[in-house]
Amino acid sequence: MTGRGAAALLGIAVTGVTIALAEVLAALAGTGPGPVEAVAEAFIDLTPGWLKDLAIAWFGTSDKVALGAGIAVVVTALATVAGTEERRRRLAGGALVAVLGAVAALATVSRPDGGAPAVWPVLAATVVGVLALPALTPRDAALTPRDAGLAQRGAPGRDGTAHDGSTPASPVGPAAGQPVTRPDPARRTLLIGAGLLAGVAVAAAAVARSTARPAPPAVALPEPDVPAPPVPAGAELAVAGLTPLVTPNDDFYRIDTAFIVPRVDATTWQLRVHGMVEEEVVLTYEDLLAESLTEAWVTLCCVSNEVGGPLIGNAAWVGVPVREVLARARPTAGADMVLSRSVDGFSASTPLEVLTDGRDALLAVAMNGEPLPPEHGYPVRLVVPGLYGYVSATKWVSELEVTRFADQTAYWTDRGWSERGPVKISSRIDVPRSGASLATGEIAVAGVAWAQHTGIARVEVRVDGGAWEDAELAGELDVDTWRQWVYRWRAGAGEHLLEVRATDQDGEVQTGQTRPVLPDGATGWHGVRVRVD
Ligand SMILES: Nc1nc2c(c(=O)[nH]1)N[C@H]1C(S)=C(S)[C@@H](COP(=O)(O)O)O[C@H]1N2
Ligand SMILES: [Mo]
Repeated sequence: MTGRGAAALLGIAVTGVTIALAEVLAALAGTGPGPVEAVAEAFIDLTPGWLKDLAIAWFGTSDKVALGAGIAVVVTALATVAGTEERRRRLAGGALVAVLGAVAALATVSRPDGGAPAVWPVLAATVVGVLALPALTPRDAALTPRDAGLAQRGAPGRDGTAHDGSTPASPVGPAAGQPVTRPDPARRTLLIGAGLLAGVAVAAAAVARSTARPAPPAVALPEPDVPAPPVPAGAELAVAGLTPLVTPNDDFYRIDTAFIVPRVDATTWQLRVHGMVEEEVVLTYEDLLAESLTEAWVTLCCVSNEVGGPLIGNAAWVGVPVREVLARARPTAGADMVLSRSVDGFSASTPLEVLTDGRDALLAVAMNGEPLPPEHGYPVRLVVPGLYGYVSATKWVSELEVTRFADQTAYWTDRGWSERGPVKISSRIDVPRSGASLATGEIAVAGVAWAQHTGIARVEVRVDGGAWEDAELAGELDVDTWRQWVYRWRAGAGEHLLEVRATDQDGEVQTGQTRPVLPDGATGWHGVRVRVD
């Protein structure tokens, strides 16, 4: 291996060990997030809306894996530079490691679950890394007795000038053939190997932790006092490839800013209801479970869902109606918004009106008969029919502040998204898939349509821009959920474009005008192109 390659590897190794050490110290201390999580989440918070959209468009719900890989690539590149620079100039690489440590420290301090007490593991590990890199980098200054003779015969000094006045070394290191000091090669190889392993382990652990689907916690939940009505016969159509009416928890889309799923201890969890209220209310998980529990079918949808996109799912949620908790706190005159906050610093601004108008806005504890899965907000989350998740569906919720839109803003509204986020009427073709090759004859074109809290009244399909024709609607599960539909199409040979549009129970027809997801949800008709032979 060339001296430069070894220096690069040493940089990666020392950086890897430093990060691993910080992660281990943070895990042992339990004072907050590890540096990788803190940097990832700070990055997510600083990401502008358009980039978040791009990330979701490119990577879908694997955006966290992509971010982890991105961080690994950037850190590895910087570590390489640190190693090679240290070889050129004493402490240059160490300084770069210090900068990396400072960035991680800043990110840690800025995290809602971090702060000053969480920063010392990063600082301690950074000190080790900053000292280790120069110490392990071979140079004339650190001559072993065996090498001393060579150095005296004209190796470059650490400032690049030879002691005997001969040609200085190239700025990228001693030229080939020039004598270089080498600490015990075996020991160095061992160190580099160990460091690389540590780096790989850290990267693997970070990716595993960010993508793991932890098992739902084993808590026994009481039966809901008001169970959701059973799925009516006819609400679910038997068409192959059609999205199931109820989305299994494991298949439910996940969107949040958490790089690592927050682990919340239900036994110490509290919900604080405060702000413009007559009486502050604090509820524990036990308090909540002792309340009258309602179960409701609600289809949750992300504002970042593109026309025809997958960021939507339907579940039966069990929880305490938010209006009951608010009634106890008694909002004062002038309040028009509830700012919900989560343990991980996310927030959502929901109109007070929507939370108190009688709809099934829930402080949910269960999803499809199971305690909330950790990635969907365990122990408690908000679910509000009719609003996009970013203004309503706070997971790992810990606080409801009654306030005014004029006084406060929320996580995504601070990043250019609309203050209000009612779900837009929409529809999607699930089968046939775009690009499918089909045989002539009758083809079932089927999908889902939604207009949460208003309900779907009609779905129409058109072929090749022709007249709109009524699709057959499945039975309605609830006005708060999506509705399946099917159109039996007698297909002729050729290339065809199938499009769908829905009409809600107020008579509003889904617009064909194409709009992007920013700032308040995409519009336009979903179309698929197929070939029939
Ligand atoms: N704590 C927290 N809650 C959150 C978010 C978040 O980033 N953090 N994202 C919201 C958004 S944008 C959506 S669409 C829904 C998604 O909920 P799900 O992941 O259970 O599908 O959660 C909402 N609740
Ligand atoms: Mo969302």
